[in-house]
Amino acid sequence: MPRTQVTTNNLEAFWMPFTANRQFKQAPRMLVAAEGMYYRSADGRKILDGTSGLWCCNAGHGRPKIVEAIARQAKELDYAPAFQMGHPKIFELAARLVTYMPPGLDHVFFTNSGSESVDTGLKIALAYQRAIGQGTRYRMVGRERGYHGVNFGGISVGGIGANRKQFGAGLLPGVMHIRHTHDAARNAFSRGNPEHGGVEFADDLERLVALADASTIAAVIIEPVAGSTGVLIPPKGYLERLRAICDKHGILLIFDEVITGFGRLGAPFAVDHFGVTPDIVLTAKGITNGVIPMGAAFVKKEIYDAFMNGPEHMIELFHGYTYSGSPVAAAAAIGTLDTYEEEGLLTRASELASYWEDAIHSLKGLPHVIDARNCGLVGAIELEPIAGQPTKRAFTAFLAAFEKNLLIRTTGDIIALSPPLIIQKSEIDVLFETLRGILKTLA
Ligand code: PXG
Repeated sequence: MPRTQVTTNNLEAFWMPFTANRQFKQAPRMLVAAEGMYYRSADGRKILDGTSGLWCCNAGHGRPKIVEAIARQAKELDYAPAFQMGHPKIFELAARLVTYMPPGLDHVFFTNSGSESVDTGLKIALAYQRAIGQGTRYRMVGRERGYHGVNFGGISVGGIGANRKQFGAGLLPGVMHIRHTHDAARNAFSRGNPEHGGVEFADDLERLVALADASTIAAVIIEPVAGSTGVLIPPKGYLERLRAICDKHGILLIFDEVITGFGRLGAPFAVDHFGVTPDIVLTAKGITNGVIPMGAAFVKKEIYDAFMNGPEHMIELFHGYTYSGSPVAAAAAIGTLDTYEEEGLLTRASELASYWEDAIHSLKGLPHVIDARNCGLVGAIELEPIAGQPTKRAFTAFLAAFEKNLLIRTTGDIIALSPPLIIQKSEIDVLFETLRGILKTLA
């Protein structure tokens, strides 16, 4: 007999992540099943998924190829040691994944999450600079309003004050931040990439170079489109300019594509969508459709090659996780890629992008709506905060949406939307009609 009967009424033991625990436990919002575009709530309602879970279930839910691949793999080979041993599926997956990257970005290191991909990317950047005789380059440059997960490297380069301030001095030394790219005064209600500020915002990196000297800077890490802080789309010319400045100063450029990867913008990766190639690309989430934890850091050949010297029996990179490229995650990722490919999902957002854009911008003029932005199948609606009560208006909209069978995300007073890439136009209509109804009545 179990010592305590655990029921869904016993909510105390679980300390929930990034959640208002006390508020949640008073009025829990439980999801109990999912299929296609919909969740099912504990009270039996069908909830339209406007967020792909947490920006990860790009092919929607309950996809048979993924479920079957996981079950088969767990039976055949449940786990294989990740260090000094291998198994066929992970080599197959790596070889297949690099074909999505621009030529030269042709090696991949596996992790279990976006946060681990970020720390992996930062560590590889540092170790690479050292390996090529640039050991004075110890600084990382992040960006204000950047989100790079929650590990120490990630919060250090991250640009969200609230995610850093509880952790005091435990951040990486020497990190600097360039300014974020959001310019509501000039760019509000931009459709796609905003017109203004691309070169100017990227040139902020020159300011840091002048201050700290390029010889101390190892890498710059940015999200091509900032997701968590409210879908901030890069102004025209921004990424190209950043690439040029990094090249000029020998600084590695890292794209954190944990959200933008795997079709979100309408191309397989932001790298393709924007036509700018960084030195390292970080991914997670959509790599397994969110079903099994996995992440991956892609690196350029020159970076990999810089480690491949010294005695052959020696480990080249002192980094890795017990579950780096585990068999079940590899199988899930292969099932995911099969699903994406068979259904053309990695480019489907480009077909829906203009419909989506019109739908988002149709909310302009509703009460409290001060901005709307979009790119591929991602978008944000920014609300005027209630004076003295920031975040409350958007959170009220989130609760109202859930009541009305729609799952959205909010960050600050911004509603963020990123539905599965299988969404139909009729479901886009329902999503925005629901939101319109809520925004019309929101205090
Ligand atoms: N980088 C980026 C760009 C992310 O968006 C991470 C790293 C960290 O990934 P993991 O797998 O360690 O969580 C993320 C995660 C939200 C939200 O609603 C966003 C994320 C996670 C949870 C919620 O904005 N992004």
